[in-house]
Amino acid sequence: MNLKKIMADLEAKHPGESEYLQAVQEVLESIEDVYNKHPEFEKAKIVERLVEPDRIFTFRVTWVNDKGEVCTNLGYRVQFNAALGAYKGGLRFHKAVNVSMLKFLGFEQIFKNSLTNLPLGGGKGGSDFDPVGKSDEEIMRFCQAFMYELWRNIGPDQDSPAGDVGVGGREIGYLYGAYKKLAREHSTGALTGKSYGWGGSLIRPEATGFGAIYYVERMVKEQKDTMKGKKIALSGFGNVAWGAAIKATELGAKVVAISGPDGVCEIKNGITKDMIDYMLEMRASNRNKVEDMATKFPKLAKFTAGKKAWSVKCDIACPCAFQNEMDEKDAKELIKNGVKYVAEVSNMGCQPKAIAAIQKAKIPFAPGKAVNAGGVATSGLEICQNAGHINWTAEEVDVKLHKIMNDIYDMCVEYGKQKDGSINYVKGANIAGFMRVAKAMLAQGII
Ligand code: 2IT
Repeated sequence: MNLKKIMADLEAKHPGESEYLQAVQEVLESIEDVYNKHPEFEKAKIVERLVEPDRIFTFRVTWVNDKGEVCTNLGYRVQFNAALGAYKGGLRFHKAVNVSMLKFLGFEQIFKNSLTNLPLGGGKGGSDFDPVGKSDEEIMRFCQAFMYELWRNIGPDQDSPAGDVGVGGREIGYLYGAYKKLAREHSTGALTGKSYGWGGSLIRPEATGFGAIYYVERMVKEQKDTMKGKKIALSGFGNVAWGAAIKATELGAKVVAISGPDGVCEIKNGITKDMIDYMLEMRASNRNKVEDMATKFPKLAKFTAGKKAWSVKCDIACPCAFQNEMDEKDAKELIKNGVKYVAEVSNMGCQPKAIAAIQKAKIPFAPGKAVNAGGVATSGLEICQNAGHINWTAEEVDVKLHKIMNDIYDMCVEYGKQKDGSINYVKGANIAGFMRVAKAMLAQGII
């Protein structure tokens, strides 16, 4: 593989798609050595094929707001790679959504889904619709208008979207209702993250956060250390941070920070159950303000405007919000404050220079595509239950999720073990995820 040439060609072909190019660069750098040991990959031009999505749908979404005004947004679905199964990946509703963002997310999703060892291809979609400040009715009308276009291109054996930033259980409900009406069939596996009772899986809401903490627990154990009493800083306060806060607290760690676009809440004595429950209300309010936690619990949480979670002293840092949310300066501040582990829970949550600084300081660092794979893995388990017309208990799902996360961790160690005995989790995740996809592409011929 000629990495420089591949990247130069991609930059020329897709100018300005910075997140997508960043994600591709990171994966290709990691797999280069292994790839070059497989001339059959080079012959079949696996990398050149893998970096381009199979197809991208772009569509207009027109809806009416509460004032009766006609609004138009853009909708997208990137069907990236189906070597391992039907396309699978979330929908993101956020004002900054564009093709570059969804291509980066779709590209990451291929390897993440591969790591779960389930039959899931990679895809992603969403819209530049901004849920902040929208009413429930506006959200419903937008979801319906989005589905007018998307419904033909999804289905349990074709492409199965789920939630992501700005899309949770409520949105999936409205999307599924519209899908069912248009498709005239109850194909529950066409969307995951549904509510329990009409096709949803228990533990799916918690799964990304639970899975992340299961992975972090293994990283901690690897160093002969314990989760007990560890201070954890989480960024964001959405579904992912919520699940992580529950599991971290259950394992005896203390969540000492959550954050939002407006600033950070420091929680000196660790987050309480009432505060964790309140995170759900904060998300449902569509206000997008973490300050609301300090207003509700003034004795327990201290809000500082304009600061990130990484300004709070912690042992474990877990970005749970958005791509590139941790920069080099943040990483250096964490290192100075004695951070012992950094695990990305958001997709590509750390900038390359932040990762380099953390790795240089010999602090274990794990990438989002491994750490957050429990979410999509449990979506895969939801599809299994839908196909079999059955519901598993919370315990049954949790046991399977835990096993999948342990297997992912073991694969990252197997492929990421370095000569000096340290573990490069980034390399491990990228190589392990890539190998399964590459072998499937090879076996399926030049298509
Ligand atoms: O980034 C992700 O893996 C997700 N947003 C979940 C995708 C899914 O299909 O459950």
